[in-house]
Amino acid sequence: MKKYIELSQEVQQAKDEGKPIVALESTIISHGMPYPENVKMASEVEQIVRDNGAVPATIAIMDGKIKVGLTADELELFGSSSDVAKVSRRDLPQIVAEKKLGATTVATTMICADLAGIPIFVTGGIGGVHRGAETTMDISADLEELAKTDVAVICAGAKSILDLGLTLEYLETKGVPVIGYGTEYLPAFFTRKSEFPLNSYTDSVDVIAETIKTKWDLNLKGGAVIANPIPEQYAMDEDYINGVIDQAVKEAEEYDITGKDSTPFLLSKIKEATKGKSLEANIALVKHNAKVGTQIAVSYNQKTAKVLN
Ligand code: PSU
Ligand code: MN
Repeated sequence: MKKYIELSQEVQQAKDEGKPIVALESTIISHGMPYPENVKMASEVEQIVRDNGAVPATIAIMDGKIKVGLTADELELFGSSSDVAKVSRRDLPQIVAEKKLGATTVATTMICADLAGIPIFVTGGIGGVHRGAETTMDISADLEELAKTDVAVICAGAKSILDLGLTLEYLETKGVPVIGYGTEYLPAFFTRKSEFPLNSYTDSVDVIAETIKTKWDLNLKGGAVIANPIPEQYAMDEDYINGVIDQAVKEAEEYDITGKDSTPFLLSKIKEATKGKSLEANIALVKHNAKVGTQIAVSYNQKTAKVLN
C-alpha cells in the first residue's frame, strides 16, 4: 500500500506535527474549470487553507503514485494538460498501474484522503443522482463513497444538473448525514437554497466537528456532507441559472452524452451559456468552502489531538 502513496513535504511535516490538514480534489481543476482560471483558483484555495491554520493537500495521480500535496508546478501541469484522466473509484487501479496522469473526483479523493489519514476534504459540489437516473441509472460513485469512506466533505451542495431530491434520498438510505451550515435547506451550488429541507443544520463549526467525531467514535462507517451555501453576493438568479441548466441537460441528451463525460459536459455548457458568470460563482463558493472547511478541520483536530508531553 505505502509504495503507492507519496505525501508532499509540507503534508508529511503537518502529519508529523499533528497539524490539521485539508484534502482538496483535482477533477475540479482538470475537468471542472478552464485553464488558467483553474490553476489560479487551486493555488488561492490552498492559500486560504494555510491562512486559516491548516495545511492543504491537493490529491492527484502521477507516475504510478497517489500524490497527496502538489507543488506549484504539478498544479500547473494538472490544470493545463489535456491529457489528464478523470479518475473515479473504478478507474483508480488502472491509472495508477499505467502511470498516467489522473485527476481525482470526490469519490477518489475521499479514498486517497482516507489512505493518507486526512478526514476533512473541501470541494465545490458533489456528484449525485442525475436527472432521469430512473432510466439511465447514472448515479455518481461519490454517493457510494460517502456511504462507506470516513471522510467529511465540505461543499456548496450539488448543482441542479442533478436530481437533488433523489440525491438526498440516496444519502438518507445510505446513512450519510447532510449537515447545513447556516442553512435549513440543501444549497443548490449557484443558489443559496433549493426546495429541499435538511433535517440537520447548525451555525457552529464546532458542532459540525463534534458530530463527525461522534459518528466515527460510534463506529458508524462513512462520510458526511457539510453543505455550505454560496456567499450571498455571488449567488446567481435562480430562474436564470435553472433555465441555463435545463438547456444544458437537454443538449446532453441530444448529443447522447453519458457516463463520466456527462458532468464535465454539463459544466462547460453552463459556463458557455452564462458567459463565465457561473465560473465566477463557482470560484467564489469553493474559496468560501475552503475557509469554513479549514475551520472545521482545525476544530476537529483539537478534539482528536493526541496529548503530547
Ligand atoms: N460538480 C461540480 N464540479 C465538479 C464536479 C462535480 O460542480 O468539478 C466533479 C467532481 O470531481 C465530482 C465529479 O466528484 O465531477 C462527479 O462526476 P460523476 O458525476 O461522473 O461521478
Ligand atoms: Mn455518472
